[in-house]
Amino acid sequence: MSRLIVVSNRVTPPGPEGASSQGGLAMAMSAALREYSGIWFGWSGQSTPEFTGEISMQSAGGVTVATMDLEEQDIQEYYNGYANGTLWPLFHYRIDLTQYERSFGAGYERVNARFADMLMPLIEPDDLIWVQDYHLIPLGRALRERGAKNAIGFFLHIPWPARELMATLPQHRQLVEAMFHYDVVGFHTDEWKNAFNNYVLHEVGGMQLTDGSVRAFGRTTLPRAFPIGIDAKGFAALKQSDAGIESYTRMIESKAGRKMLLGVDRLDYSKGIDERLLAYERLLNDSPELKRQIFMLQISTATRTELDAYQDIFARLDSISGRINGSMAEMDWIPIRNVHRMHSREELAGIYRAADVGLVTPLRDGMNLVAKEFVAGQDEDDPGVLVLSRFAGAASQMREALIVNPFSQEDVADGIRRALAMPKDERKRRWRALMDGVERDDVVAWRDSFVQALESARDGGRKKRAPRIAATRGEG
Ligand code: ADQ
Repeated sequence: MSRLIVVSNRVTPPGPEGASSQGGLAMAMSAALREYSGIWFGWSGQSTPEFTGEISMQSAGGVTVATMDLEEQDIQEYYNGYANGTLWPLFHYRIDLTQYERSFGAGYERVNARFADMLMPLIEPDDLIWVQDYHLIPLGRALRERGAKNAIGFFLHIPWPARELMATLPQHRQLVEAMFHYDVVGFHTDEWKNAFNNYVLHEVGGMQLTDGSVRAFGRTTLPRAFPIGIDAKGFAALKQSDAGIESYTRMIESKAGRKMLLGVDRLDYSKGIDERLLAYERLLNDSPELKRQIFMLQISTATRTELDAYQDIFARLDSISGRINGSMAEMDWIPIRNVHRMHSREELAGIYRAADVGLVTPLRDGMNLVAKEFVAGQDEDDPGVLVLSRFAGAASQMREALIVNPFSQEDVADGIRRALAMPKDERKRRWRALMDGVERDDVVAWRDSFVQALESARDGGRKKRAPRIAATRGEG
C-alpha cells in the first residue's frame, strides 16, 4: 500500500482532545488518518518572528504529524487574508464581505510555495499526496514546479461558487488553472462539481471528456463528488460513554419536560445563525401556544476572531438572542440558551441525544457534519427530527430530513412546527433512512473512495506513460 501524505492548513493530531477543538475538516481528517500509514503535514498554528524552515515531527495515534510555524505577515496575508477574507466569503456567496486585496493574493502564493519547499524532501516516489481545502489550491502546481511526479489529489471542503461570482475574483483564471495540476479534484456534491465544470467549459473554453475528466490550460483533471461523512459508529457509541450519559442526563433534567431545539455551529456567517434565531422568534410570535413548551439551545463557538466579520457576527448573535430573551422570557422560562463554549465529543453526543429537533440551517455549506452527528446521536426508539437547509451539501444526501429554505423565516418556522408535531412512527422511519445513509457514507468510505480514485489516476498515468517509453526506445 502506498503511503498517504495529507496536507492541510492546520494539523490537529488525532485523539479526542485535539480533535474536539477544531472544525469539520479536522474532525474528518483525524478519523480518516487513523489506521492509515502516512504523514499529515501543515501549519502548527504558531507564529515565528522569522520563517526558519524547521519541521517538527511527532507521532500521534499512529499518524506521523509534521508541522511548521509561519511568520506573522504570512498568517495575516495568507490565512486571515486570502483564505478567510477572500476565498471563504466568496465561495459562500458573500461577495459583500469579500476582500479583494492584492497583498493577500501574493501572501497566499508565497505561503503555498513555502508548503511545497518544506514538503518536497518528505515525499517518496510512490506516495499519494492529498491536499485539503481552499487554503492550498496552488500547492499542486507548486509541487509540480519542483518536480513532483506523484499522483496528487485535491479536496475542497467548501462549496465551489457559481461562475459569475468566481469572475469577481482578480486572477480567477490563475486560481482555476492551479486546479488542473491535480490528478483528481474532489467536491462534496455534484452541485459544487458542476459549478466548477461550468466555469471550465464556459469561462475558459475547456472541454469535457467522455470519462468525466475536463481539459483546459493544456492539462486534464478529474472532477468528482466525494461526499464526506463522519465516524458514524464511533460517534453513535459516544453517547453511551460516561461523559455522554452524564451530559444527556443533565440535559433531560434541565429540559423539565419541554422540547429542545438544538443548533451547534462554528460561529460563522455562513451558518445562518442570525436567520435561525429570527425564524424562531417568528415561530413564537405566530404560535404563542408553543411558548414555555419549547426552548432553543444554540451552541456556537468563536473562530477566526481576528477578522471583523467574525466579531460582528458574535456581537449580532448575542444582541438578537438577548433581545428575544429580554422581550419573551418569564421567571421560569427563557426561549434561548446561548452557549459559546466548546464541548467534548462525548458531551456533544449526549446533547444531541437529548434534543428533539436539530436545526441545521446554513445559508451555504460545503456539507455540514453537524447534521450527520445529530442523526448518529439519536436514540433509535425515540429519535429527534432534523430540520435541514437546502443549501447545505448534506441536503443532497439527507432527503428524509425536513428540508427548509433558511432565507425564509416562515419556511423555517413551518419546518420546526412540523418537526414538533411529527408522530413517532414517522420520526422513526425518517431517522432509520437517514442513519442508514450516515453509516454507509461514513468518513472511511469518503477516504477510501478518494484514495481509490487517486490510485486509478496514478495507475492510468503509468499505463499512458509506458507505451510512450516503449515507442521512444523503439525509435532509438
Ligand atoms: P465546518 O464549517 O467547520 O467544516 P461542520 O461540517 O459543521 O462545519 O463541522 C463542524 C464540526 O465542529 C462538527 O464536527 C461539530 O461537532 C464541531 N463543533 C462545532 N461546534 C462545537 C462545539 N461548541 N463543541 C464541540 N464541537 C463543535 C467545513 C465545511 C463543512 C464541511 C466540513 C468537512 O464548512 O461544510 O462539512 O468542513 O468537510
